[in-house]
Amino acid sequence: MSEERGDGASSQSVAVPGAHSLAEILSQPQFWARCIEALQRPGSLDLWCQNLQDANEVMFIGCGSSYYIALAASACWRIITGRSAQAIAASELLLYPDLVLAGSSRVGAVAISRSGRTSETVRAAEFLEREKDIRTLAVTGTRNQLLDQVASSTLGLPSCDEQSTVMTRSFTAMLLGLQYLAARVAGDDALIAMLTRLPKLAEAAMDALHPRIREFVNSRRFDDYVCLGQGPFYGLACETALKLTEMSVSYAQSFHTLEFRHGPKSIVGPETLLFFLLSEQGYEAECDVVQEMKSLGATTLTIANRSDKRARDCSDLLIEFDFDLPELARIAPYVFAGQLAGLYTGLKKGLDPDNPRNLSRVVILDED
Ligand code: F1P
Repeated sequence: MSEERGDGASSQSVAVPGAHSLAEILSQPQFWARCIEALQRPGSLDLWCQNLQDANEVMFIGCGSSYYIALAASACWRIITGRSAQAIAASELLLYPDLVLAGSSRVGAVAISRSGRTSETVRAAEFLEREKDIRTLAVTGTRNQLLDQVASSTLGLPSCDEQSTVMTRSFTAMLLGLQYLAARVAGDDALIAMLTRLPKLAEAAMDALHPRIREFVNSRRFDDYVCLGQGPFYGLACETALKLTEMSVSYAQSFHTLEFRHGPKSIVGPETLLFFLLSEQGYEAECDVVQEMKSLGATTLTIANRSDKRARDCSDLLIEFDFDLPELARIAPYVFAGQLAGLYTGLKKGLDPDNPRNLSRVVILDED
């Protein structure tokens, strides 16, 4: 997005730092509605439901943010379908195939890539299809790329690539697509109906939390960040940390919530901002960690669907969605806070989150 300069200058337009990222972040709920509409078209998923229905183990593969989608999607897959699933960084499959391919009999694979061109992911899909005779589904944000040619089929999502280098809308769109696919494979029509309700509910949530995150970031300064989640929220915690690092060149780590006690908590102080992505299933145990870290002096940003006095008393900022949806139908909005915090922290530091330092849109290795 750019705007004409008001000083009567020529038609030279001035790019507004972070404008693409902000528009892409805010547009997620509307974009999800388009994705769900595309997935509801008759026949769009039949081939893949059949393939994955027969698999007793599904590997979700990706790099960077797309690996974090794999983490969240594999946790959802296990819970929704009751089948085994694992998230694999594409490089691990390439460098340690025997570690990853545990000899399961009927294996399916899902290769996730916004660009459809990331060398490691394309090579991993190629290896599975050609060396291991494992059918691979491509989940991409850009059609007709290398990955589409290598994989057996591509999930029919609308193109969700961003103008910004940083993945935001593509992250949640591809995650939602995989959750929808899991519900179809499991024949869980109730979950499908709930996923269909999410976009409208998330739009209201985004409108409410956007100004709160902007004000919170602009009124404080932090030295470092830690993002914590369990189950499907762990992958979202990893993505939250990556957004803070990519968009604001900040040092951010991610852990399973309860893991944080086992050593890493030694960094906690007032200049440490802890993001807690609280699950419903682990709420009490995770809330214990929020309480303990608050007592150690941390600043806490807590995201929950519903909370209680305990969480309210130990959260410096509490984002409460209050969605009337089952847990697995409402995980995507948990990354909104981290996306917006990364953006506004970057802007506050005088950076342009649309063009993050050292990053390219795609990591292409030699020989490609
Ligand atoms: C994956 C990725 C992004 C990262 C950067 C470089 O891309 O590693 O996660 O933020 O943009 O590419 P892709 O395989 O999803 O296209």
